[in-house]
Amino acid sequence: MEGFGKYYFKIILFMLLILHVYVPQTLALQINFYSKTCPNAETIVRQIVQQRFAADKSVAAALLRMHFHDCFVRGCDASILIDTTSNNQAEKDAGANGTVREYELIDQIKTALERACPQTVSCADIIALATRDAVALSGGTRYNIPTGRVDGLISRSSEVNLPGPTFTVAQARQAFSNRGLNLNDMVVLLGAHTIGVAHCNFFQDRVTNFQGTGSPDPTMSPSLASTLRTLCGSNQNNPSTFLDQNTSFVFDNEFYNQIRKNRGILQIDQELAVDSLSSSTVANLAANNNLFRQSFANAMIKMGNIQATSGEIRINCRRKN
Ligand code: HEM
Ligand SMILES: *[C@@H]1O[C@H](CO)[C@@H](O)[C@H](O)[C@H]1NC(C)=O
Ligand SMILES: CC(=O)N[C@H]1CO[C@H](CO)[C@@H](O)[C@@H]1O
Repeated sequence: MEGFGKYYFKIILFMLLILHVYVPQTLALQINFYSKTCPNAETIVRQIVQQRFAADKSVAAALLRMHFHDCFVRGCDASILIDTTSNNQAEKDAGANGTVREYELIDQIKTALERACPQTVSCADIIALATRDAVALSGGTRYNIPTGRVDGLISRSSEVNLPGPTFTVAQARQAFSNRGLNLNDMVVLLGAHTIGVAHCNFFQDRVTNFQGTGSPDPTMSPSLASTLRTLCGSNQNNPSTFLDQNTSFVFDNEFYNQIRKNRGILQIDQELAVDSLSSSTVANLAANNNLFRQSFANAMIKMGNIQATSGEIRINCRRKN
């Protein structure tokens, strides 16, 4: 019996070695991963993002959302960039996708990087680096983002399973914890809604007929609800409004102050300020911009670590090699 136990012990030890030593060594991301293979990679990304930002500040919000959607489906593996083909409907064509944009910017960066260092820098790292630069340009903290991600081989719209804007805090928390992110990470990451917009289809019910009550959402400021009713009732096609109604292009903690004033646009945003699971974290972040900036950088590094298990360095970000 004793020898038998020893045998199992060895097998378990071997499995632990595989899990804890072998896998992380092959996949661990590192700061300046490209310092030898493509020393200018991060500079090239930054310059192109800077140019684009100078022309249109909204690029920052677009990249942040792209990074989030990428990391939450199959890990941060650029699966969101793959184009649909005749025999595969890709992630970008899933319902939640609709308004993810700036795919052309990623193409532009990829073209420049392929010229400098062919088939070296992954599309997944381009998204992570470009997002980091865009946050800094908008006033957020510039953080060192580890690189060395690989590009995934699979992108299926049927696998897109993102948290929705009508989720409760508890439901959203579950969606984040499924990806290794805790409640605090979630509250901090939703601070990304300090920049960017939401279209009426994502919040219209809150300003007209909330959950079938025939009245607006009682947690929304009546004056904001009235403004948004006018906006969404206009004859434009699915108009949009800023997620942070005050400092809409500045990457700061004002989003948390807005939701504390009942001026959240999405239901999940407003719930963060109201729900006892998150309200005290929201209060702390609302009171301290430095706390938010540092926490956001840390949470982005953590989200950026949601990894794909295998992949390649794509030559064209829109299709596997
Ligand atoms: C429970 C989690 C989340 C939900 C339900 C959610 C939902 C949404 C929705 C519905 C929109 C509006 C899209 C549109 O109308 O075009 C939006 C926009 C946005 N989201 Fe989130 N989001 C979540 C978490 C995050 C996270 C973690 C990030 C990044 C770290 C993020 C970044 C953004 C940005 C920057 C925008 C503005 C996009 C633009 O202006 O183009 N979101 N989000
Ligand atoms: C807008 O934000 C600034 C701080 O950036 C704050 O002082 C001001 O009270 C806010 N205004 C509103 C209407 O929320
Ligand atoms: C812009 C875009 O690609 N939108 C697509 C999002 O996904 C839905 C559902 O699959 C498509 O109908 C849209 O065309």
